Amino acid sequence: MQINSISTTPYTDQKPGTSGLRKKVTVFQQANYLENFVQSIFNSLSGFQGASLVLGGDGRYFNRQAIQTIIKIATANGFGELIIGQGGLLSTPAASHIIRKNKAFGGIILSASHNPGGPDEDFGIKYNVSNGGPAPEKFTDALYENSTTITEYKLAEIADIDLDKVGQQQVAELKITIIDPVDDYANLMANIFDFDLLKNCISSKYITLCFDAMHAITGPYAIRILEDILGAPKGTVINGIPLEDFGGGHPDPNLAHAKELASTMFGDAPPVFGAASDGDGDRNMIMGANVFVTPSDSLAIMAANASCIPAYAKGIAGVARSMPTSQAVDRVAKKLGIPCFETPTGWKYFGNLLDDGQITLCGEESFGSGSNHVREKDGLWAVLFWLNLIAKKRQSVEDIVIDHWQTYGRDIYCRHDYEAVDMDIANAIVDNLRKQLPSLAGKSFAEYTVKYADEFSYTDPVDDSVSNNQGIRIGFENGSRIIFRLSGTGTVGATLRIYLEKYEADASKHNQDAQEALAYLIELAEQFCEVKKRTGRVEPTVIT
Ligand code: VG1
Ligand code: CO
Repeated sequence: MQINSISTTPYTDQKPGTSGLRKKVTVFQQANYLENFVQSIFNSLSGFQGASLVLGGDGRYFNRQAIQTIIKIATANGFGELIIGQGGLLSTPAASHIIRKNKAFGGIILSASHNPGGPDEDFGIKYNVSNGGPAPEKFTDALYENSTTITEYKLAEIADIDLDKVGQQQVAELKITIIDPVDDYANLMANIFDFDLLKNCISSKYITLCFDAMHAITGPYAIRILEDILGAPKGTVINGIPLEDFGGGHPDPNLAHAKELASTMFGDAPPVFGAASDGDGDRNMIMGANVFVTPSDSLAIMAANASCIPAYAKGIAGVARSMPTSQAVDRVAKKLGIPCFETPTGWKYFGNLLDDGQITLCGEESFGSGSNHVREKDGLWAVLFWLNLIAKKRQSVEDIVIDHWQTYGRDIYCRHDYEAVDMDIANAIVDNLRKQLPSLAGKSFAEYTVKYADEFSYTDPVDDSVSNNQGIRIGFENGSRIIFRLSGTGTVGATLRIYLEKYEADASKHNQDAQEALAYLIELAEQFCEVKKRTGRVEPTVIT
């Protein structure tokens, strides 16, 4: 096999964000752009000669082309085997499982997750390590350093690989294994949940359901598991065919973007259960008839009821949540007498805790939850968890949520996103917030007295690595919080996220609308950050 060294010059914008490198497709299509980044990944690794690499993506526009390029670079760099999802498809959680199951050296996942896809939309790439999880910060820092000094990349002169035929192909010294993207993942789910119970509840119509795959990667996974294996009627999975542009939609499972599902669940005669997932299959939105479960509550409810699920029947070791996620799960951990960790935003920070056995479940407010079964958040896993809970507890989604609030109180929560804000304005907003922090402690605003105002920094309990500047938090004596952070996944300007949270112990007030209950905190947040004043906007781009 002929291996060519191609000279190149660095691009300066290849710093991975919260979840890998995300840019417009047109940016990735520039000469040597993808090649530089992939070679920089390999330049940051050692010891992979002859090892296997997992490869797959969410099927968005540019997926197949990128895979062919990556195959040639990985081959030239000396990998011995490439394990690729058929059609170049793998959901993020399935890729994580396949890396672990095959004891692969690592994996490259092609996805921009919940960002829109298509020729003028977004593409993304991230590297996962041998535990199946996103590479830690020290790797992404090294990768970025390498990408700023790269002078050449290696490319094997081989023909394009047929990605559609399952089986093994030998290309010179390289073994290429094309796998069914769903098989292994479906088996994993069958080992975690009580599939017999679910089949009974679905065939007897005790559970009726609707799953919105949003024309993204979970279509084939959900059709296989929910319809083929568990016996839900055909059509249970809507928008089930993955499309390169997600049908023009925004594959982000929330009430704003999963409109079809939301109108079904809030319409006449809704099914018992409804859910949606995102572009790459790692997020989930959980709904019941006429109810929406906030991701923060969902995590807390899962933790409180984990013993209902076969894989967690013996109990859970601990839990973790990202810093902006509500404190609902903390209350559950306290009651269970297990540790609860607060990590920066992004799944990579859960990896060490999961590997070390300190936690079993973890989650983020951004519609992500997962467990030690893989090292990524997992949308369908969360869906099956809830189905198993409904089946086992014989309660509706609404009753499960109300029971939970009655026991623990309710952490009323919402997030306001201001998208595509001018970068300079966004940076000035953060600088201005930073300046106010020292003077805020002890100050009172109506019944809210500031307990602490700081910038979150995290020390990993397993390897002592420190991550600074992970969001600005203002905590009040009554447990309420306002948090500000800039997104690390956007591709246009900056996105300011404002997270608002207030604890309500009084059950008679649990029914409140979140925006109303949080109105004063929303006002305070504007007073602190002045996003409306500085940008001229009148409302957030998205409220979740
Ligand atoms: C967002 C979410 C974060 C999540 C990340 C990746 O990051 O807030 O919780 O881990 O997306 O999710 P940011 O930096 O934009 O706030 V996904 O579904 O892209 O893998
Ligand atoms: Co995602």
